[in-house]
Amino acid sequence: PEVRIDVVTIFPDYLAALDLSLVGKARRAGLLDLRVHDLRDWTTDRHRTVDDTPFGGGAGMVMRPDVWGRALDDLLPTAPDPAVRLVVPTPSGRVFTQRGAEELASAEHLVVACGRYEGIDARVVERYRAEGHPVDELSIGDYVLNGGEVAALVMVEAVGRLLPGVVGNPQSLVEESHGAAGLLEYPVYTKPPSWQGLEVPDVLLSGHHARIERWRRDRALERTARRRPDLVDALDAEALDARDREV
Ligand code: 6GU
Repeated sequence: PEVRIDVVTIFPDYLAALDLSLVGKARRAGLLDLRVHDLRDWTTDRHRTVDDTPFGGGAGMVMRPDVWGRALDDLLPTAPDPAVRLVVPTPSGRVFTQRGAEELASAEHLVVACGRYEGIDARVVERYRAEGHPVDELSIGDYVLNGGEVAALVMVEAVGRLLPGVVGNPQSLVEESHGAAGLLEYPVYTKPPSWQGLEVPDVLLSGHHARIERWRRDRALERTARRRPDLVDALDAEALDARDREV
């Protein structure tokens, strides 16, 4: 079941990176139908205008609802479909998380509307929501970017790697950071065992599977408690065993 993602932007070249790596591979494998569109294709004036000054005054420019309306009317189904979601990257959105990526990966079709300037006229989201289309206004974190393009790259990569058949080893999906355990990843090492006087922890060379698992769990807990106490607070009561509580 191929997933379709349409990205609409005034900077289509920004999305060129999606030809590369894992997402590019998913596209070539026919698992992901990714199409990048230039918003200016839906303008009607000679200057291909997409923005105008904000009502009420203030700095910057706002993207026009009429141009976005024509674009989204072309890309979204006429009748709302719960499997087709409008995604609007914005620093004013809910924070995009691994759970959010999983949610988007379960859709059949995403239309990602990248705003620039001070944002898109608020009536655009209002209208598609009122019509019953699922709309997600999502931020990738608490900092400000110039537009939604980099956030769209982040979202497409986070979603793309979850599509069935994209990651070679399914274990690598369940074991990683922000996976089922809700913890950060433990530190990893490879050859050589000694490098510039720094040694790989002995336990990892021991071949003792149970001890290795316990060591990794302890390091993941320790790291999460130090770096992301908010993640420890959010763990389910059953997520920690008696041995975990000693760390
Ligand atoms: Cl989704 N857009 C912009 N412009 N800035 C952001 C963001 C999105 N997420 C964090 N900062």
